[in-house]
Amino acid sequence: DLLKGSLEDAARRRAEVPTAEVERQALSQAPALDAVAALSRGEQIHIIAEVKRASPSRGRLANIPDPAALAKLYERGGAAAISVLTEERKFLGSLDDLRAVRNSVSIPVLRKEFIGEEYQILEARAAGADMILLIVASLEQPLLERLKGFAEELGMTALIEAHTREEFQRGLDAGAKVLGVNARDLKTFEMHPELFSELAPEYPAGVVKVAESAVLKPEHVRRYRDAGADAVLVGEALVTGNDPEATIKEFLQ
Ligand code: IGP
Repeated sequence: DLLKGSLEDAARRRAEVPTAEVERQALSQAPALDAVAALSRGEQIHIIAEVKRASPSRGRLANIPDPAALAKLYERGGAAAISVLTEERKFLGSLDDLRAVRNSVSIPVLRKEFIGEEYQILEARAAGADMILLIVASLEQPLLERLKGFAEELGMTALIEAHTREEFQRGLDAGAKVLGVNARDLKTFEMHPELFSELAPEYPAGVVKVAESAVLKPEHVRRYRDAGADAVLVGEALVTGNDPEATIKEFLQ
């Protein structure tokens, strides 16, 4: 599965760069940006714009020779944060992409990866990430809580992702500050665009509400906004369109 592959890739990198060295790099970074503030402030909905070359469900989406340039367009369009896929096998991402994006924008950056151990979180911080993804479905509760706590010790924010009501509750039990509902079930690839609106009323006050996937048109953003989303995470629509800056502006109208 995807987590297993990501952990194998992390083990390969660890053989090159030991934990102590990545930790030193992580601790020498400028402090992480406050993603909770960036995603919850103001009246309008926020967009987390994703740098995504490919996916297991959709195959190759875009070439993206210059992720930093794309991220700049996202920022200019008004994105509140940038998500960068770093998973190498199916999403064709890398930590190099994350570093390049970090150095080109001044808004929070999310490492989109299948994370299952602390080393990957240190790598994220060492590359300048402000947020990490934790997928409830692939983590036992104690591990989920441990990894969230570890990210927070480094000053980062965890985007905790759920695909079911049960996972959503586990995210809350873990103390999620930013909780995403992914319309795409990562196991079956089935789309459940109505799941966010079903769960939206169950968010406690103060927890940032993120709707993930299935945003292709402005009306999809509006639907999530009307259901109460603070932020939507958009990948495919931005990387496959020909004017990402204009698309984000249109989505924010
Ligand atoms: C973006 P879309 O349908 O706009 O391309 O989806 C994002 O939600 C999706 O890439 C995603 C994802 C993930 C990818 C959500 N959760 C976990 C990898 C791992």
